[in-house]
Amino acid sequence: MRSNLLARIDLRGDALPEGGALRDLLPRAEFDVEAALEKVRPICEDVHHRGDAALIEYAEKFDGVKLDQVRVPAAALARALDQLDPEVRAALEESIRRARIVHRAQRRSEHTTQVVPGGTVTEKWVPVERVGLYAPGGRSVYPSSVIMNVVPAQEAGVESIALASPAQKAPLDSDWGAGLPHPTILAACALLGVDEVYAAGGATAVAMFAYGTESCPPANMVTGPGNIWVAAAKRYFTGRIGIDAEAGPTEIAVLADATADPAHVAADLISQAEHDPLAAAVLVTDSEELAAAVERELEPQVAATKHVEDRIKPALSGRQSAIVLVSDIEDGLKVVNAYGAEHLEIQTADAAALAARVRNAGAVFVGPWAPVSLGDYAAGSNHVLPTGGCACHSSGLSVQSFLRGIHIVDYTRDALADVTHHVVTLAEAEDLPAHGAALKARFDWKVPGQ
Ligand code: HSO
Ligand code: ZN
Repeated sequence: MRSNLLARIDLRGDALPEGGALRDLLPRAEFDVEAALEKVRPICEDVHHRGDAALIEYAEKFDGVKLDQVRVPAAALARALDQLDPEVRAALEESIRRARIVHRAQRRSEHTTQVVPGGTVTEKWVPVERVGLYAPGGRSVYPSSVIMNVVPAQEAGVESIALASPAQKAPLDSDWGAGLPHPTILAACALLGVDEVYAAGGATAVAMFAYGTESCPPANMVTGPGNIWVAAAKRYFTGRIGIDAEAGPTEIAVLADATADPAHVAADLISQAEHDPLAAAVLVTDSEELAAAVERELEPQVAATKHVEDRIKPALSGRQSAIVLVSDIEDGLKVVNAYGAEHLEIQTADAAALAARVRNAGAVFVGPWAPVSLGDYAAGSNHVLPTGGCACHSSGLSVQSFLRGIHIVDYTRDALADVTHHVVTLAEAEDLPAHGAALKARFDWKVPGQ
């Protein structure tokens, strides 16, 4: 019996279309950031003009919490770490340790290139001075995302790191007062050595970092996942501050052949569907048998898990999810490259060889022992990855995201003299004679032939 969870898209038969035409045949969630932007603009401007008072008012309106202050006191961070379940603490520490190994290796060193004798260009990497990180606090309380944002910023050498997360409404236990972000988020901050934390949510948190308020100095860059309001606020401030990406709903694509284990494929599809009703789960396969076996696996596995009705069923049956049938794995590779998934698993006989040919994906998970959940928590890789097809032009969060490359140009008199005629010629060709004159002024120099 066919599952009614995942629709099928059959691309067998005719030759596959190329590029954009192929992409149009593939499923994708609708995520209209532009519409959200209209609602977010006045909120951001209100935070601009009224600072902390606006943040406190919005916390009451959106999160239902009365805040005494926006900045989280140091004692609350210490208490959150104290109360953290030792098993969760050990798992977070291992996740941090692995992420550090990978991100430390991403550091770049300064490099000087001699262009001509006496002429060098040095590329120097300078960390962004102050970064504001956002950690959601509603449906998605993810201390793992705190790690994935903080570790690359720290390894890049960012000196000032602040984090914002919405205040929680009711006391979560007898000892934890309202008005503070989730204790596990605070504990993760404490483990990472981040002591500047604010209770602010969604677009208001992004505005707080972009403009600064009485209690929070402005930041040069804002990163971190969030809902559509966070994405809209990031778009609003693009150009004024740096952002990582407008994260959309999570996506998993699995490229699998008949050798894949259908129980594992189904489990992995469900794992990302668990995030959000708009999450995308896409299986691309050349095996009708595997497709049918995965469909059979889905029903009981979905029934046995937790967030069935509110997230998993709508995610799997939404227009963004499907089983895509292809004639062979070569076509499957074209499909996944056109799709550009946030996460791509390759579960085929020759997984490593195929993975080497993937051009568009946020991260690639090779073979049966590298499920996406491993990458979400403890592979060492980063889980802040491009969604919505942005993997075709962007990368996930890394040390590089927090660095700026600055060229340092150093030429001697002779090296400059040597190239002056070319500069003057190009300046004349662009009708910018003063550009050429800036060089000529340094020498008793005439344009040859004049
Ligand atoms: N898969 C999510 C990240 C995450 N998973 C956080 C669990 N916690 C987006 O890459
Ligand atoms: Zn996840």
